[in-house]
Amino acid sequence: MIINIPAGLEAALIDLPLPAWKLDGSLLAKTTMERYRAELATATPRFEETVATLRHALTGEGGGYAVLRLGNLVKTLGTDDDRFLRLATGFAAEVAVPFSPFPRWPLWKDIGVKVDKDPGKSSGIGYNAFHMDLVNATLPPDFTTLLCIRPDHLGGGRSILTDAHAAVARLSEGTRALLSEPAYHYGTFFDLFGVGEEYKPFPVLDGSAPGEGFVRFTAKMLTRSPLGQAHADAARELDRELVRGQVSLMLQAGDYLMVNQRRYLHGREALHSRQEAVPVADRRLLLQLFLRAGASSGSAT
Ligand SMILES: O=C(O)CCC(=O)C(=O)O
Ligand SMILES: [Fe+2]
Repeated sequence: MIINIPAGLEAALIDLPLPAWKLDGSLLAKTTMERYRAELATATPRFEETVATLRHALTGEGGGYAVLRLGNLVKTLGTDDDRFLRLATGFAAEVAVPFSPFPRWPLWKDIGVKVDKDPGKSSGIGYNAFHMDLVNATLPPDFTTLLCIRPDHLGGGRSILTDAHAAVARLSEGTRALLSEPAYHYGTFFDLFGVGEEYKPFPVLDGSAPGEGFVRFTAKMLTRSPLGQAHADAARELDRELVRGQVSLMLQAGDYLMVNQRRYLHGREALHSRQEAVPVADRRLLLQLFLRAGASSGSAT
């Protein structure tokens, strides 16, 4: 769902001087959460209504992702300082608690374009297949969010999204049984905060009621992790259903994509070829932020 910011709210946000955020360990500090909320809710018309729409798109019936259009804000505020990022952080904090699982990195993680990197991974130039972020952690982030600073101006890199539970519901009983076995593994795990322990091997389906819980899946394990034949086949069937149900959208500058990882999986189509010819400063740039749903986050999941 696409959410536009009402014009009056946009104008008020542009003039709102939010202070720099503080961290408490890996979490956005409670004092920052409260300060941002107070500033945003009192200084800006229709803020509450906009975040209610946002929360509903992410956690309400049939929901699972949203794109908040902040294009006019980034155009007006620029990205030379943190003013735009503070506003985006303020919106994120209305959904759940922003945190950084990577202790040495800033709260927002750059996803740029690296032509020599594994093309299928974050900041590579290829197809980034359906996955959930931090799939091999016992407690993956409840939400993953991607703020577009610059799209691929050659026109590639559409975002792809798919309803994971809808795909699971289309599988046979036998396939679901295989996916419920702890037979899957992917990637490495070290030096991570706030996402539990390494989960290895993990089941794709965790025994929650249909439509509930994480669908702990990454299509990257199909090519990168040695899996047993039957389990690999089951994962491949799920992947086919995920692709069958996919939607794609092109993020524009200032678009803020939020994904409820308990409902939707995400990925990215390949960037346009010839990225080498694009100066680094003009290449696609997303900023990633993870959110943890707390008891009082307003999340219904
Ligand atoms: O490049 C994108 O659009 C998505 C990147 C992604 O999903 C990730 O880095 O986890
Ligand atoms: Fe991702």
